[in-house]
This record gives sequence, C-alpha cells and structure tokens, in this order.
Amino acid sequence: MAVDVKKYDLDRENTWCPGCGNFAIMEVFKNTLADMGFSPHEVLVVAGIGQAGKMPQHFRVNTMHVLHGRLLPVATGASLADHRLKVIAVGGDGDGYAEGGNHLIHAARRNIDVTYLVHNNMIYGLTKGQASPTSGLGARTPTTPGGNPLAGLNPIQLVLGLNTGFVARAYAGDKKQLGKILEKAIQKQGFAFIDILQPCPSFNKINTFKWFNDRVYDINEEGHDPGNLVEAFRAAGEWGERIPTGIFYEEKEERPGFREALLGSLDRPLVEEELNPLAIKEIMEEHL
Ligand SMILES: Cc1ncc(C[n+]2csc(CCOP(=O)(O)OP(=O)(O)O)c2C)c(N)n1
Ligand code: SF4
Repeated sequence: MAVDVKKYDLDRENTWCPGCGNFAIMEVFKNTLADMGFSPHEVLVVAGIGQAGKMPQHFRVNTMHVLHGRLLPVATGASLADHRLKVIAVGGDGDGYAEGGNHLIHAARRNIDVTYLVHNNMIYGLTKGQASPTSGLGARTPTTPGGNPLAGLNPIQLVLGLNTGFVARAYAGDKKQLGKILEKAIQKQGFAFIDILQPCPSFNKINTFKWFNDRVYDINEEGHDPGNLVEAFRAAGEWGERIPTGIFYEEKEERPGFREALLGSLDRPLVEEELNPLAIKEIMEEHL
C-alpha cells in the first residue's frame, strides 16, 4: 500500500542550480518509493560524491555518503548485512564510470541486490564542468580546451556486457517514463542499472533539455522486446539524431544473487548474528 510521500520531507537547503535535471529525478525517486509502499526507514540510499550524490541529503531516508566512486562496495556490504533493507546506490557519471568503474564491473558480475542510478550529465558537475567518460567527442571543457579527443563511453552496452539482469536508460525530462522504469528496477531481485540522462544547465551547454527533447524516444513503445539481449546491444549502439531510452534488457528468470551465492538460504540477517570477539581473536592469532 502506498505511503504518504510527505514522510520523506526534510526541511534543508538545496544548493543545486535552478533548472538542474537532478530536481526531477529526486521528485520521481521519492514519489516512486512512496507509491511502492516503502517507508523511509526501509530504504538505504548509498551515495557517491558529486551533485548527484547529494540527492539523499535533501530528503528523509537512511543514507551513507561515501568516498568518490566507492558507493557500490558500500552498498554491497549493506545489502549483505541486512537484506531486509531496500538498498539503492546513487551517483554521477564521473563517480560511476571513471573513479568507480572497476566497482561497477564487479557489482554487476556478483549480481548484488542493489538498484543503481547514475545521473548522467556527461560532465563533472560538482567540480565545475570537466570532461567525464560520457562527454562527447569534441566537447570543450576546462580539461579538454581543444575539444574532447575521445568518444563518450556507452554505459548501456558496457553494462549489458556484464551479464546484468536489468538495464535501462531514462531521461530527467520524462518523469512518467522514469517512474515506470524505476519501479521495475526497484522490484528486481539482484543488480538493476539505470543510466539517467540529466541535463546540467550550468556546465553542459551542449546536452541541454532541448537537445535531448529533440532526440529521445522510447524503444519499448517502438516494439523493443526487453527479453532479447542481442537486440538490446544493437539498440544501445544508437546515439545521435535519435537517442533510445527505456528498458533495454530484463532477464526472464531471476538468478541467485551474491548473498545467496555466499551465504546460502540464510534467512536471518547478518546484522542480527552475535559477534564473538574471542573467536575473532583466535583467528587473528592463528594468522600472526
Ligand atoms: C578520490 C576523489 N577524486 C576526485 C574528487 C573530486 N571530485 C569530486 S566530485 C567529482 C566528479 C563529479 O562528477 P560526477 O560524478 O559526474 O557527478 P556530478 O557532480 O556531475 O553529479 C570529482 C572528480 C574527489 N572528491 N575524490
Ligand atoms: S552544476 Fe550542473 S549538475 Fe550540479 S547542480 Fe548545477 S546544474 Fe545541477
């Protein structure tokens, strides 16, 4: 049953720039959790460093704001320690695809039970506009004054290649679609990945709301079958005059997650296990 979204309210100053795509993502995020019946105490949002990572500071929810790029290892630990929590990781494209790229590979491979949202503004927002791994070829930024010599990384194809059970792209300018995708990702048992196109009006003057509005379309509305991995790869290769959004891939059958693979069918959360410091001492002495 839905809970009142006001439960998530927190009276705290928000320092995001007016017109930032993060506002729409945050609104949809809170509404979706409330509509799905989650109370704030049942959710943990692990956030990286960056403008995107500030999101859970702006509403009432359990949160951990961790080192740049290190949100997925912390989210892995939290979901192993207490599987009753709905663990959601939130960060930017710099956080997730540059500094944290290695962790993305292993979180996907392990099929950790975490929903991962990347606010992809194709730039480092918090540090004032340097190029990120998704900045486009030729983009002029303080770190690429002569134009970016590299083509942007394709996060959808990358994550599809990591045997991820749920892979989607949403857009901050389409709240309805974002809400639908988010709900499905949160329902998924195992690793669920959403790259969210998020205009940064202050530092990314190329990939604006208008730029995206002229290009985005919904692949599912155009008949894409999310059960078809080969077709998902093909669709994810498109980026230019038209930019596909929607659910690229959703596995048909759930696989065992990392917790099950590691701990078997342990119903009791690890946080409720009693710690025995003496046993730890014995193990440490054995290895000294
Ligand atoms: C280990 C480490 N390296 C670099 C930084 C500096 N830093 C802070 S945020 C950031 C990038 C932010 O870009 P992104 O992750 O895309 O998030 P956005 O601010 O655009 O939402 C960087 C490089 C840091 N805080 N820690
Ligand atoms: S710098 Fe960009 S990403 Fe950061 S708050 Fe401002 S508009 Fe948003």
